[in-house]
Amino acid sequence: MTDDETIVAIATANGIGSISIIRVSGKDALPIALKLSKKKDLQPRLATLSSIYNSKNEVIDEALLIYFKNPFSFTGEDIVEFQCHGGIAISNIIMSEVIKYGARVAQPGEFSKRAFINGKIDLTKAEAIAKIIEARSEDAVKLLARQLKGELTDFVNDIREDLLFMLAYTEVSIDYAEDDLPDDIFEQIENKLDKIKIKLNDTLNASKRREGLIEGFKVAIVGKPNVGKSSLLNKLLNFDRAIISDIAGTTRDTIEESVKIGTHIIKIVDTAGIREASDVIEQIGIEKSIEAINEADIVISLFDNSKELDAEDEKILKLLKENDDKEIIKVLNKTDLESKFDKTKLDDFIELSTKQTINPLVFKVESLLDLNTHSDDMTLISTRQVDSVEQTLFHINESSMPLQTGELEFFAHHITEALENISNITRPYENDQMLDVMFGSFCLGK
Ligand SMILES: Nc1nc2c(ncn2[C@@H]2O[C@H](COP(=O)(O)OP(=O)(O)OP(=O)(O)O)[C@@H](O)[C@H]2O)c(=O)[nH]1
Ligand SMILES: [Mg+2]
Repeated sequence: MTDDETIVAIATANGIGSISIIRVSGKDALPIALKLSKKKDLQPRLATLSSIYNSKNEVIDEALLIYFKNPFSFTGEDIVEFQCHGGIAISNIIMSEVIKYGARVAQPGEFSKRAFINGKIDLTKAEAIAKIIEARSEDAVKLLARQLKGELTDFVNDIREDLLFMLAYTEVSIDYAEDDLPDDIFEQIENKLDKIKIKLNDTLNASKRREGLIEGFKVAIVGKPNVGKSSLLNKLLNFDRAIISDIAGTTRDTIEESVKIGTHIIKIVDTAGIREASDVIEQIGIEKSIEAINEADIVISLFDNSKELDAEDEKILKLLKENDDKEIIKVLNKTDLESKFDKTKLDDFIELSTKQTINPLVFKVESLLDLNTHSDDMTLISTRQVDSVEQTLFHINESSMPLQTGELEFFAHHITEALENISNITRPYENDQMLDVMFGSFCLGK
């Protein structure tokens, strides 16, 4: 397969809608469109209404045709878009006619890959496009739109410029007498390096905090049996999803559902009550509860106001201490009943009754999610980007010792590595395989 082949794909979702868009990109896009429409020419960027004919000269639909002349198109090649009547059959017929005239079906992500190869978009933009299509919440869309606008590209370019400056001065001092250089040049370099380190560390931390933003943050509800975990889940969902009963050990398996809190879509997990298991199945359920804590961004830990704090509660508190890297919200439930619980063991907690209102908890969860979401810090959106930033930071850290001891060749080596790694975020050096993997994860027609 060569890149001078003309490709075609249905760009709209596979289903019935008012219109479907079939996109053709490559050098034959215009000749193919002219054959299908029997037009002599198409004016770039002008929507032209035309009958569409198949190769047997039969009219198959009426469609709007838009021609984007290269390089002013998404891929940088000639593109023709057919906006035909929505429907699976008609879009497929037009696509197969396009193929009869010499185009081939595009691979997933191939339009974006061509856009990248032709310099129309960099990798940060390509990744943002792929993710914005799948984004499920307003916050995720906003975050991805920032990357689409080029925020990460600018961030990378600033760091690249600084590193190039250091490299240039280092090469000069290796090759020539130091007399011509400013006296404080190494001080300047150290200052710049310190600033870059802070920027990269802040970015990694912000990205970690917001990891769940695109996929949905995970919130686990845990506690010993019968404290009201499933009652809380049902109340959050506003319908009776889980079975509730006063028999301890009612929930045997984890239950996962999506729910909207404020502007956030979260995955909420109800778990089996944690205690000494009475059978093998319960034991498996409890192990899954502990796994849910490990995977959660926020853990809601429930306690029963109407019972005395016991060894099972103590065990939960110990488990929470072992997971203090997470956001933990302790909730004392059943406040409609007489209190027997020793509240001094909980320090910070929210009191409520799932029989009444859970609003105080909802507000708390929302404010934690807001805190993790609404920030001006640069956020990375893929493990590929995170790996590159970590590698850049590693080499910058490694460069400080040789800079201090005056081993400038070593210093230059690490700065070159850092430069290569940070550049990989937007435009990697030769790495076809990586590109195939990345664009292969796109949806068809993009
Ligand atoms: N009075 C009162 N009862 C409640 C409250 N919340 C839950 N309950 C009751 O407590 C019992 C246990 O509730 P569940 O939601 O099934 O408890 P759970 O934590 O999911 O229990 P397991 O699934 O067994 O681990 C049920 O009888 C609920 O009706 C509350 O705020 N007040
Ligand atoms: Mg339950």
